[in-house]
Amino acid sequence: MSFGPPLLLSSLNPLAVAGGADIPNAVTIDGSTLSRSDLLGAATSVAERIARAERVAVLAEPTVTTVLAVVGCLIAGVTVVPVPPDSGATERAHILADSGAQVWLGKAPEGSELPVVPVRRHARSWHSYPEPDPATPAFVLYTSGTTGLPKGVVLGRGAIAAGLDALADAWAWTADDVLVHGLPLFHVHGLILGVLGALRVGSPLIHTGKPTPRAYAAAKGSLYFAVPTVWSRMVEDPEAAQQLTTARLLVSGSAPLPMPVFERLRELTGHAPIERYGMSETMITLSTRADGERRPGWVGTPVRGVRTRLRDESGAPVPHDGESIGGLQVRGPMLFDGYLNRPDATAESWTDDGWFRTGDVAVIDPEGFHRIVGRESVDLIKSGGYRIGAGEVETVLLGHPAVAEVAVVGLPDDDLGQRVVAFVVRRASDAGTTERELIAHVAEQLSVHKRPREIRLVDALPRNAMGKVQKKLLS
Ligand code: MCA
Ligand code: AMP
Repeated sequence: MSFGPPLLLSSLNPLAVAGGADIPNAVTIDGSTLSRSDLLGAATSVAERIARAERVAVLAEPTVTTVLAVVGCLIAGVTVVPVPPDSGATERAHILADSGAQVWLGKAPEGSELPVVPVRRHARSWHSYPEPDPATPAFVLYTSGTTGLPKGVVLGRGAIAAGLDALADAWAWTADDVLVHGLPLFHVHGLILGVLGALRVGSPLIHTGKPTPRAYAAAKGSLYFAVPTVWSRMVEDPEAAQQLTTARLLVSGSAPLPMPVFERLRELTGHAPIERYGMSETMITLSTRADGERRPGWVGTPVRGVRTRLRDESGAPVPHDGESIGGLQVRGPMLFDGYLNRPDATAESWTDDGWFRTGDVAVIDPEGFHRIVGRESVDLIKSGGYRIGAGEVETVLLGHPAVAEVAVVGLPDDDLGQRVVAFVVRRASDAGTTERELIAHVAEQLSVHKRPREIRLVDALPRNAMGKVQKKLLS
């Protein structure tokens, strides 16, 4: 397998720094700006402090500390476990125990027992580390499945390098771009594409803290990344949207971009957005191209190195005729290595002949354009671009003494794509636990975006003759 140039050397481009071609505004985040040489010096000093660790946890707030911690680990060849800063007790304990993270690098959440290694923004080291093997895991990213607690997706350095280079090719992304986004730094989208992509390509990054239309408009970049919820809020603020006219490329992903939002964005900014599709497990495998057709509702063609196919439930091929629907399977150099500690789940997600089952249902037209139709399971919800497992939320709600039965579903939502709704049957003995208390209970245990937006108290859940809840009847 070919991995392209190494992740670190070309991502931090030390030769350019040494040659005097520093980038004064390589990363702007949390109101602070780091030049490329600041970043390299401070991150190398982080590397010196953690070089003997194997896996470290980083509380992934959108700050300079997070960026230095992650880059320091990449320099040293240490695996990073990004932890959502708002993750509740159960989720965080699971991530730490499952990943075996040895320390917190940067900042620790209150009450954590792991030791903390500080990140010093003004420390500098110019020690030179050899490029680690491309097969070394760079990240363990936790992502929800249909049931149980999140699984750790192990992403290797070589996969990340290949994935980023394929996007630079598809989007004609160069050092002349200024990337703007305000996405969380614990997922592929915000962290790997949004921070490491900018560093690898050499385009300055402006992270806006939160992805609000006003902040995006004020940043005046050339390349914008956002999830559909952000684009949908953008078109509700035409004055902000019109500021993006001077941009080069607006990119949408992580969830389906509604066609009216695509069209309105084109009217307001003059740009038809680029749509791309991916997963934590695969990085980005499909995209429309900077120099190609952009078709509302379609996510484009395979990026460099990717192949795709459709299969029906029996594993038989489904024709690529633009109409027939099948399970989407992918292969390519940017795919993950497997789920940490979960050989069962890893084996299940691959076919015998080496294709990854995405769990998404798609059509492919004769020109190779892809449209994502939906997910195979109703138990994976996408809300605001976050992937949320219904089973994980149900388990936490069932742990509340007031709850006898529960079914969690994603209902259509104009702003979020889907919103998390829990149908709850309270115990007969319960003396009036409120919806608000149940929502707060979930927020204490899991990341806050997993909180149900709504709790509907019902007398019974619809079940079939086998006693299985019929979620399709819940609306
Ligand atoms: C939210 N709030 C609530 C509840 N939910 N309050 C009470 N009960 C609830 N159930 C509060 C929030 O805390 C917030 O409060 C306010 O309501 C607004 O919340 P929300 O509508 O969620 O807006 P938001 O907080 O602005 O979030 C929208 C968002 C966010 C910014 C679009 O969802 C987001 O950052 N999404 C990005 C997800 C992402 O990056 N996914 C990538 C994974 P307050 O205002 O006080 O804070 S996918 C991936 O990586 C692959 C590879 C790919 O394809 O990209
Ligand atoms: P995550 O692992 O959080 O990145 O979620 C991956 C899932 O997000 C995919 O399996 C899809 O269901 C969904 N997804 C990502 N990008 C798109 C897109 N452009 N259109 C439709 N669904 C998408």
